Amino acid sequence: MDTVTPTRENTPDLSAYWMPFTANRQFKADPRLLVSAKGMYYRTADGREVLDGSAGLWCVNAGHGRVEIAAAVERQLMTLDYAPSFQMSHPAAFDLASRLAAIAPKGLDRIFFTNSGSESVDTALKIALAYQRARGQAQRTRLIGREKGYHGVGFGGISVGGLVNNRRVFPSLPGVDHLAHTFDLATSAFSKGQPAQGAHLADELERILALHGPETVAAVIVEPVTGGGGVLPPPVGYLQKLRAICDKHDILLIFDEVITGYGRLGKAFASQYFGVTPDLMCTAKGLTNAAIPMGAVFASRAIHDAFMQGLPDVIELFHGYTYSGHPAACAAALATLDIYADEGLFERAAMLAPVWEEALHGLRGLPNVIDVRNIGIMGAVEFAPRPGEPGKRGYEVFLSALADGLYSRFTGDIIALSPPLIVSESEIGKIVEILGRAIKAAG
Ligand code: PXG
Ligand code: PLP
Repeated sequence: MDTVTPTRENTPDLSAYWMPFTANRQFKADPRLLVSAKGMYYRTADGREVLDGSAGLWCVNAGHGRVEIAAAVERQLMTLDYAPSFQMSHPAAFDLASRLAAIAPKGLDRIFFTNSGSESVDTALKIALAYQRARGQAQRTRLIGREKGYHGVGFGGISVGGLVNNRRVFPSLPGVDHLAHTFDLATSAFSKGQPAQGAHLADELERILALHGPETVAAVIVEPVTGGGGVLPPPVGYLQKLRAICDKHDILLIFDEVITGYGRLGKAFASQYFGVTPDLMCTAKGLTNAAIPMGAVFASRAIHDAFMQGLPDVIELFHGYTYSGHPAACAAALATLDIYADEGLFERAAMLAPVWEEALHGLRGLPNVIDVRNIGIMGAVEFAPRPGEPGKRGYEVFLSALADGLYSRFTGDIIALSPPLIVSESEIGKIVEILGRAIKAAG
C-alpha cells in the first residue's frame, strides 16, 4: 500500500460535507480520515495501519480491496453501465436473484432489490402491508418492532426501531407497537453465545396482540441478533416462540438480517443458524462486501404468489428504486458470493467462532467491564458509565484503541466488534490485546 502523508495539499476542506451519525464539529476539529484498505487493514491519512475490528460498518465480510469484485464491477460498467429497472432489466439481476434464492432459508426464494438496509426495511414493511391487502386482510395494518432494534433511518425503519435518539425528533408511523428488548445484565451478564434466560420475553407478543386485536396486526419485525443496539443474541428459544405466536395468529414474521446476513454467524443467514424461518428477510451490507451499495429483500413463495393473481398486465407492487438491481451492484454481489463460496468464508466464521468467544471473554475482569457478549463473529464489551457522563468511557476506549491501531465501533458505553470473516487467529488475538490496553488506559 502507498503511504499517504497528510499535507496542506491533500487534506480536504472539511466544511461542506455534513457527516451522517457523527459529531460533526468534534470530528472536524480532529478528523479521522482513512485513505486506503487491503485485507484486514485500513491505512489512515497520516500513514498508520489500523486493524479493522468492525468490517467497516459490519459490511466488509470478505476483507478489503478484493480485486475480483473491482474487476467484475469494471467489466460490468464498461459493458452495460445502467439499465432502467422499471419495465426493463438486464441478465445479471436475474442471475443474482437466482444465486441468492439458492442460499436462502428454505422457501424465501423471491428477491426484491434495494440500495441499502434502510430501503430493505421499508420495502419489507410495504410488502407486508400490501400482502395483507392482497389476501383480503386489509385491516391488518399494525406493525410490531422491538426496543433497542435498529432498522435504518427511513420513516418505516425508525417507527419499528427502538433506539430513542433515532425516534424522538421524528414522527412515527401510526399503529406501531414494540416488544421489550431482551437485555438483562442481572441474569445474563457474560453469557457466551445465547443467554439461557429470557425466552419468556417473547410471550409479551401475546399481550400486545391481545391489546390491539391480533387480526389488526400485519407483521412483527426483529433483528435475530440485535446489532447496532449493542449486540444482543436472542435468549435460547426466544425466536422459536416468536415464530409460533406469529403462526398462531397468522401474522408475518420479518427478520432484519442486514448485519447477520452473509456469514456473520457462520451460516449464510441467522435464520439458518437459529433454525427459524421468517416470511420476509431484509439484507444489505455483506451482499456486495460493501463495494457498491445494495440491499435485497427475500420473500416467501406464498407472499410473492399472492401478488401474482388477476390480470398479468398490471403492476403487482407499486414500489421500486431507480437503482433496484443496478448492474454494477449485481456484478459486485455475484463476485462477492463467488468469494464467499470459493474461500468457504461462512464455514470459516463457524470454525473461528469458539476462538473468537474465548478471546473476547478474556476481557472479563478488566476495569469497568460489566459485560462481554458474543455470537458467531460478532461481539460487544460494555462498560460501566462514568458518573454523570454516559458514553464518555466508550468513546475514550474507541479513541485509545484507534490510536493504538484498532478500529472498532462504539455506541454509548459499548464497543462492538465484527471483523471481516477472513480474520486470522492471531488477528483476533491482536484485536483483544489492543482493546484490553485501551480499556486499562481509559480506566
Ligand atoms: N437494519 C439493520 C439490522 C442494520 O444493522 C440497517 C437496517 C440500515 O442499513 P443502511 O444500509 O441503511 O445503513 C442497519 C444498519 C452501528 C451501525 O454500528 C449499524 C448500522 C449501520 C451503521 C452503523 O451501530 N446498521
Ligand atoms: N425524487 C425525485 C424527484 C425522483 O424523480 C425520484 C426518482 O425518479 C426519486 C426522488 C426517487 O429516487 P430513487 O428511485 O433513486 O430512490
